[in-house]
Amino acid sequence: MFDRNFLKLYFICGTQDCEYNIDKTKHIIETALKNGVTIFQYREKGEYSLTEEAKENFAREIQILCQKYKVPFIIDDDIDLVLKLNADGIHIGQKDEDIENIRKKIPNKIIGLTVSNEDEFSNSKIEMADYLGVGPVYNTFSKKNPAQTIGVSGIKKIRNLTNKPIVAIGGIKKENIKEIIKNGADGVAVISAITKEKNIEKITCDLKNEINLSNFLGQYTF
Ligand code: TZP
Ligand code: MG
Repeated sequence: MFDRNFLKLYFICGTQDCEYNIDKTKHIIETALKNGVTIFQYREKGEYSLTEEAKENFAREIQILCQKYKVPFIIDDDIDLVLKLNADGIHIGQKDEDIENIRKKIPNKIIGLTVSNEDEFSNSKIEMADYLGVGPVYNTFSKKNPAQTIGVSGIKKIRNLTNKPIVAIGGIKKENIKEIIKNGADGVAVISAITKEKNIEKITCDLKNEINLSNFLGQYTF
């Protein structure tokens, strides 16, 4: 069962976020999992990223780590891989396969949907999603052609429309977390806030402390 607490500290990563170095990527992901991220999304995206068998093999390795640390394993926009690996869920954007089709394929898994603004919210089948990814809140360098930034007021606007679990995304750093949560997000999704730090253990613990989630660790049961 999906629990909104999973969204508290949502880590997204693929090899493109770690200089295309597979060992480095795996090490960063394992360190973050060990130190308290609450959900993980494998997002392998871009020109030089892994594809096909290499992507599948690496995804399996990361899935095993997620199981070891009892953290839900989500895959970005690849329903075939979700089905093949029996992953815990998928995250899709506005331009990906229709959420209704996805829901038919994975009735009992987690589905996250990106919603960048009120228009996208009203044009989406929100009821089909378990949670919404809302952003980019701030400027991001981890995504090509990001939508317009929405600031914390953008989070508040979506929160005023729905009680759905919301994870804020886009350029989020430790210093922004309190304000984002105050404006209605259940948690924060980050890439570079973790991957660009030298000390992954310390930054993960620092982020966790900002969200007060020491009482929510490793509660996912498979
Ligand atoms: N979707 C909206 S912003 C973003 C994605 C995948 C990238 C977030 O990365 P960062 O480094 O936390 O800004
Ligand atoms: Mg997508």
